[in-house]
Order: sequence, then C-alpha cells, then structure tokens
Amino acid sequence: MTSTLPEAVQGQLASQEIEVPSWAYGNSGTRFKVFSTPGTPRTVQEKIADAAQVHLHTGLAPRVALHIPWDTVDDYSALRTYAEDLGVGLGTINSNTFQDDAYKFGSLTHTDAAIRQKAIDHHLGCIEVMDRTGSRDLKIWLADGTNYPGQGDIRSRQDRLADSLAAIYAQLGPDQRLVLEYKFFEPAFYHTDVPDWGTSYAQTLALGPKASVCLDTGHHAPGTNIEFIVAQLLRLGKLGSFDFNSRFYADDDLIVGAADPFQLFRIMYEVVRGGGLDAATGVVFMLDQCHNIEEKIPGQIRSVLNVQEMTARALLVDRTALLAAQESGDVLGANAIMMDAFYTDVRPALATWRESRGLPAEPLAAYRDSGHQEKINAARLGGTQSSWGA
Ligand code: AOS
Ligand code: ZN
Ligand code: ZN
Repeated sequence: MTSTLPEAVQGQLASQEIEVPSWAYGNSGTRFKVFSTPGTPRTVQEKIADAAQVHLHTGLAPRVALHIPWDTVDDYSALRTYAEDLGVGLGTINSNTFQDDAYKFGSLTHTDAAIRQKAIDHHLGCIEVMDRTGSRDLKIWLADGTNYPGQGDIRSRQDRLADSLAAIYAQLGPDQRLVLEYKFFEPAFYHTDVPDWGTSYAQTLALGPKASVCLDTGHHAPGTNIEFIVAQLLRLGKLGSFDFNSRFYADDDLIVGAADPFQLFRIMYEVVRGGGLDAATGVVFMLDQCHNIEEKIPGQIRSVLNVQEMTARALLVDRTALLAAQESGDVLGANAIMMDAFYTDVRPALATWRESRGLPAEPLAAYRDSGHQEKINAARLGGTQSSWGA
C-alpha cells in the first residue's frame, strides 16, 4: 500500500481523460434478453446528463462519445452547448454501417458501388456532425466480412475498403482524424475485413497521418498479448484510441479491469512506457462497454476508476531500476519490479489525492449518497428507454 502518490505520478494522473460512450447508459443485453433498468435515459440529452454525473464524481470523464444514428438530433450545435453547460464535451463520433439491410453483404467493401457509396455518404454525414459537435475523431468499426470460405473475394474486398476509406479520409478537416477499429470475428464468423491491428495499420498507413488504429481490448483471440500491440502501435505512431472493456470469453463488453486487472496494468504500463499518456501523442482512452445487469452510472464510475487505479500502478513502476535489471539479465529482479508496482494498493492514496482536488474521496459512495439515482428513477418514467441500438 502507498499512502501518498509521488508528485510526478500525481501530475500525470491529473491530466488523465477517459471518454465515455453514450450507449453505455442505455439498456443492453444479449440475444436472449435485454433487461431494463430504472432511470435509463430516454433521449441523447439524458444520456449526456448521466455521463456528466460520472465526470462530476470522478473528474475523469470530460467527454461523451456519440453514435450515429442512435444519437441523431436536429441541432448538433445545440447539443454541444447542452453538454458543455453540464460540464462535458462531445467526443468521438461512431459510425454505423451494421444495421441496414443494404449492408447484409458488406458496406465499405460491398461489391455494389451504390451500396459502397451509401456507406461512404453515411461517414461524410458523420464528418458534418463532427463539424458541429467539435469532435476530433471519426471512429469506424465495420461488421463487414463473410461466413463461408469462397463467399467473397477476400483480396478485392481489401481493395474496395481502401478506396472507400480514401473517399472518407479526403473529407476530414485539418484537425479531424479517422480511427479504424479491428475485430477478429462477429458478426461475420469466417473472415472479417478488418480483423487485426496489422490490417488496420496497413489501411490507415495508406490513408495518411490523420488516420490511425483503434484498439478495442475485447477484440482479440484469447491469449493475445495486447500490451505488445499497444507497444508496437505507439512505436509506429499509429495508436489513435482505445475502446476499453473486459472479457472472459468473446466481445463481452464488461467493465474494464473487471476480468483481468493485471492485463489492464500491463497495457497501461506500455502506454506509460510509450508516451501514450501525453496529450501530444493523441491517444484517446475511450470505454466501449455495456451494462446488462448492473446500474449504468455506477458501472461507468467503476470503469473510469479502474483505469485510473491501473494507470497509477503503472506509473509506480521504477523504470530506471527495471531498465538496469533488464540490461543485466536479471530476469527475476525485473519481473519483481513490475509485480511490486502491480501489487501496490493505490486506492487510499488516490482517495486522499481526489479530496485534495475537491473531488469525493470515494466517488461511488458519493454518487449513491447524492440521491441522483432515485431522482432519475422517479423522473424518467414516461417515454421509451434508450437501448443499445436506439
Ligand atoms: C463492436 O464490436 C465494436 O466494439 C464497436 O466499437 C461498436 O461500434 C460499438 O460497440 C458501438 O457501436
Ligand atoms: Zn469497440
Ligand atoms: Zn466490440
């Protein structure tokens, strides 16, 4: 346990920002059942208001990522003002080319030029939204892929993907970026058109400096060394953003750090090691989670705190001693330095530090004591609760 955090660690933690996804506040579930939760938002404004609660109690979540069309409104400038009045900004815009019948056999990779154009136009619409919300990043996750060998020509699909992405990239403003997310399976089960970091890297490298890779921690085969990918992408200057979540089996979208806190620590260590905490590196730390059975606002508070705790532990690694141990071939010594930091309970020190910054020592308890949940449970009785997908 450590009772105070070194000054340098405090400095790095003070500038940490985690972006929360609007869809985390809606109801979500599995293909078997979507449970509804009291107080679930009915509008995008209510989702943003919930996200503002997370920031209010943690000081960690100053932006909300939106999803188009789930968060479609008539006036995005007004939505931006609404969010800013609540103390948060609008972050990454997530596109959606996975819910229309037209995209059954692909979107940006489709063999039919008209369907490709429809998907490109959707992204150009997202860029127009970004112009109004002040968002920097357009995040593209594609469901494109095939279920059976021979169903599609894997290679020409890559060529069409490159052409479609180039048409989107050409419309980005000077300060806007594109991040391309990869996922090794689902909903396609045989091949996916952007299955891995290498494909995302190759495609975004061809596009140019405003394009980079989005790493969703749940999108790898079991056993994949994710921190290696983090190190490599940072080394190549192509780690644009994270979608943080955790998983036991597949793309479970559970609370980040819940399934494997040690993995989150190892990832955050490579982030620290690679300069990924510096704003200039441009890495966005976003959550991509669904709260199927737990309350959503506390679920998000727990998530951002988990990231903060593992960041603090990663910052405690004695990198000078580690380097010396590595260079002298001290295998056990080097490993012990990592493990010492990982096993350090930073929670009391973080609580004290939060208080010193005018934040609640225990954000989850503070949220519970605030009575906010009871208030929204009572107020949000009419209308339709939003859900993942609406
Ligand atoms: C899908 O599996 C991905 O993780 C995407 O990031 C997706 O866009 C997000 O979950 C919401 O649409
Ligand atoms: Zn994701
Ligand atoms: Zn996912």
